[in-house]
Amino acid sequence: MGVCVKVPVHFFASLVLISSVLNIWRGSEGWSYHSSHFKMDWEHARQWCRQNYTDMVAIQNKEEISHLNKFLPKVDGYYWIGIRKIDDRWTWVGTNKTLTKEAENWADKEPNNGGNNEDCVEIYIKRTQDEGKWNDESCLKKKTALCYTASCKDDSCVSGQGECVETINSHTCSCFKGCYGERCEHVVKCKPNEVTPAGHASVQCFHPKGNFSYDSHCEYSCEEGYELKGSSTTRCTSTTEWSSKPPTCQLIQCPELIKPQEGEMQCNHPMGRFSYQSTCEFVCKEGYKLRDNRSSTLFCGATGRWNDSQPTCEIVKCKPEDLTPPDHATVQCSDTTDFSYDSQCEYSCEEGYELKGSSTTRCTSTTEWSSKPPTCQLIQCPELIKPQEGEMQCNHPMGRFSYQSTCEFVCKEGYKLRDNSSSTLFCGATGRWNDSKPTCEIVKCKSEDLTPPDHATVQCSDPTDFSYDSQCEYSCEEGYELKGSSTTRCTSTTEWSSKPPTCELIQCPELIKPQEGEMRCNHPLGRFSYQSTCEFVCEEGYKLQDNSSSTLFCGATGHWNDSQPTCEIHHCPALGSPVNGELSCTSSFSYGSKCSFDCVEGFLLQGALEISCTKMAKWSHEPPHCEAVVCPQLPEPINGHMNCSSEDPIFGTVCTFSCLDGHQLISDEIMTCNLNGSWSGEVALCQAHPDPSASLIKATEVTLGVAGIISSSSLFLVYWILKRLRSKADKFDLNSTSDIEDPPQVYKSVDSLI
Ligand SMILES: *[C@@H]1O[C@H](CO)[C@@H](O)[C@H](O)[C@H]1NC(C)=O
Ligand SMILES: *[C@@H]1O[C@H](CO)[C@@H](O)[C@H](O)[C@H]1NC(C)=O
Ligand SMILES: *[C@@H]1O[C@H](CO)[C@@H](O)[C@H](O)[C@H]1NC(C)=O
Ligand SMILES: *[C@@H]1O[C@H](CO)[C@@H](O)[C@H](O)[C@H]1NC(C)=O
Ligand SMILES: *[C@@H]1O[C@H](CO)[C@@H](O)[C@H](O)[C@H]1NC(C)=O
Ligand SMILES: *[C@@H]1O[C@H](CO)[C@@H](O)[C@H](O)[C@H]1NC(C)=O
Ligand SMILES: *[C@@H]1O[C@H](CO)[C@@H](O)[C@H](O)[C@H]1NC(C)=O
Ligand SMILES: *[C@@H]1O[C@H](CO)[C@@H](O)[C@H](O)[C@H]1NC(C)=O
Ligand SMILES: *[C@@H]1O[C@H](CO)[C@@H](O)[C@H](O)[C@H]1NC(C)=O
Ligand SMILES: *[C@@H]1O[C@H](CO)[C@@H](O)[C@H](O)[C@H]1NC(C)=O
Ligand SMILES: CC(=O)N[C@H]1CO[C@H](CO)[C@@H](O)[C@@H]1O
Repeated sequence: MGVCVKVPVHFFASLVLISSVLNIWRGSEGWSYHSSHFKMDWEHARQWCRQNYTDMVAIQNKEEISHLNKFLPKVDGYYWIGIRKIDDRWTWVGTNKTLTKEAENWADKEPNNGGNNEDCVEIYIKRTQDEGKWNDESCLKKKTALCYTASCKDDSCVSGQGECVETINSHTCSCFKGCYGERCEHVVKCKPNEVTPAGHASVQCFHPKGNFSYDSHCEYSCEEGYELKGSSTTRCTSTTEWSSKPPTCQLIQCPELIKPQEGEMQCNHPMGRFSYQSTCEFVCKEGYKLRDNRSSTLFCGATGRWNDSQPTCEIVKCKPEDLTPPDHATVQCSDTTDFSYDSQCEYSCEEGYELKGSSTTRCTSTTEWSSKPPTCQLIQCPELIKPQEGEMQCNHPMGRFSYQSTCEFVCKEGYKLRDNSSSTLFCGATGRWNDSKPTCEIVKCKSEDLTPPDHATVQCSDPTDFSYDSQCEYSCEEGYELKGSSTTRCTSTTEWSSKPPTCELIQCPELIKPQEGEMRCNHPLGRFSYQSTCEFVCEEGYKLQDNSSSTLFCGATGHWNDSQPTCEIHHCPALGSPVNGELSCTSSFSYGSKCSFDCVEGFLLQGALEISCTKMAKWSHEPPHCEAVVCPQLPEPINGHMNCSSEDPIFGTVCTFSCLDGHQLISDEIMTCNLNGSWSGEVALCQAHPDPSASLIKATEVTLGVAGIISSSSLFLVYWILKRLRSKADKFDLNSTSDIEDPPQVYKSVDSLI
């Protein structure tokens, strides 16, 4: 490797250009051209050149062309040069470089590849036309080879500081930059003191071609935290000047930070304001936090950048999903998009639900809501119970005795809801029934509808409340009669079952004056009404019928206390026929009637023959009686028997006598009691008798004979009885009139008698 910098000239062919810039030193032994004396194809021509010289001619410039054109003879078919088409590209075979556009020197209308495979190039030398220009030709054509010999040797130039350049018939040393001299043996120097480093900097130099010589280069570097201003490297140029001035080291600055809007910033600048190693700490105020979880401390690094971007404070947000409202609730927030710090949300329950818990919640600085979501509980109304005297029917659309429950109350017959309370209760959203709990109270009827009519009083079974089913009973004063219903009952309609009755003065049947008397009435209350009294008086000889009272009183029953009196004629006590007698009266024992008496045969009338009925209803005399005609008691005969038809020896008694066996009756066998009270015949005597049986049969016949006598002599008997009655009338004792029950019979018997 050489000392000087190798100039980046790559193409041998472009040495022409280079030589016009650089110094060219011509050697004594320059580049020389040679041509063959015979023709050959291009391959052989190249081979020939390389074996006997350096290579086929390739160098190209106008000087060279004109030089070749000047000294080479014109030959038939011209000369091959070292350009060939390889892979369809015209290539310098010596350097294997492609022909550049600038270096082309084609003849007019060439290359035309006229005969196909014209892949090789000839140069027209001394051609009348296109002199020195190129033409493509088939490589198999035979032409004169044009070769060259180089003049440069290995030590022609100082290695690494210059290159040997062939020139026509000579060579020069083309010095690399920073080198100079005929063989490029010298190197340019720069001043070392011009690379001294400034503060916080250091420098390191490299010297490829000698201390502080051409191409020495130095690298500056700053201490950590400092920034190099200017060029960090400098190089010793060929003009002996350093390519750049020494740089400076500046303290690294980070962009100035600012206090966040909703927070504070606290910085520490150990080296310089917002410079390397400055740290700034950010604190957000309550409810704010650093955006995107940024670090609260920023550090200004050696790169001049903060290790994080400028923090800003953003408001803390709470999670909306933690707000999830419970069933039957809605939530409304003051900040519905961000739910940020200090924003409030308010829960509200659906109508009929009660909020349990906190109704509001607030987003706190910890991103948590201040309180948990509340719950909504169905509003409960107090439980209702069936009224004592009624029924309750409830409907609970949402829950038992809860919001919107309705209960209907029905009181049983005779009861009504107290205080007109509604029959239906509704559980409202306030948890209260829209009315107080109904109770059934007994229906009451109005006491004023009971007002008793005149002369009446009313008595009730419930005199204080007059409640359902209680009864009232009307009663009229004595002497008044109740018309209508005496009882009334309080019905469930609050009406009494019946209207009050009326009390009507009791009427007794109208009385009339008796036919045979007078009537005098007194009506203290009303005509023939209760308490009316009527007095009856009969004419002489008349009396009130059947010992009825002379005064009649109209009682409370509407009846007179006795029947309508009539005056009836005085009746003397009824008279019956006297025992064993007959009675004969002019009328039925009434006032003025006369009665006469008769006794039957065998009896004698004792007392008045005739009596009359007086106005005092008394008989003028005691009625007479009939006394039987009695004969003296007969003694039984000794040694005989007496057999009488009756025990008492009354008129008509027949006594028969018989004597014991062996005795004979001496006198009449039969004795009969006569009307004048004496016995017919003689008193019997029994004498001893020899044949008793004949006398008994005789006695029986005698008795039968007496009975026949009685019937035939009846007329005589009546006369006798009457005679006896008259004589003994005073002795009759009439102690009973009732004895005679059937006077007409008496008349009959009298008629039959007369
Ligand atoms: C010439 O160059 C071509 C491509 O640039 C390459 O393929 C070829 O091998 C080279 N020939 C020689 C002899 O260097
Ligand atoms: C460069 O300098 C050093 C010391 O200053 C010296 O020893 C060395 O010989 C020098 N090299 C050249 C090539 O001048
Ligand atoms: C911020 O930090 C919190 C807790 O450290 C984490 O849960 C959250 O996901 C972070 N947010 C972002 C945007 O990085
Ligand atoms: C930046 O530097 C500070 C201080 O060294 C450190 O606390 C913070 O975590 C850093 N931030 C990042 C994003 O590296
Ligand atoms: C009950 O209702 C009746 C008729 O609607 C009314 O006359 C009476 O004053 C009410 N009573 C009460 C206690 O409200
Ligand atoms: C209570 O509500 C029921 C049902 O809606 C209604 O019939 C009744 O009249 C209400 N009562 C009152 C006092 O408002
Ligand atoms: C008449 O009055 C008397 C005495 O008061 C009584 O014994 C008799 O039965 C009464 N007669 C009639 C028919 O009422
Ligand atoms: C009827 O009443 C009157 C007057 O009070 C009285 O004198 C009379 O005796 C009464 N008659 C009867 C049968 O009670
Ligand atoms: C009395 O006479 C009756 C009838 O003539 C007769 O039947 C009866 O036996 C007689 N009595 C005696 C004691 O003779
Ligand atoms: C009684 O009457 C009877 C006949 O009838 C008669 O013979 C007799 O002499 C009378 N006696 C007296 C004392 O008159
Ligand atoms: C004049 C001369 O020396 N020519 C020679 C060039 O090289 C060939 C071989 O390729 C020889 O045959 C010639 O004699």
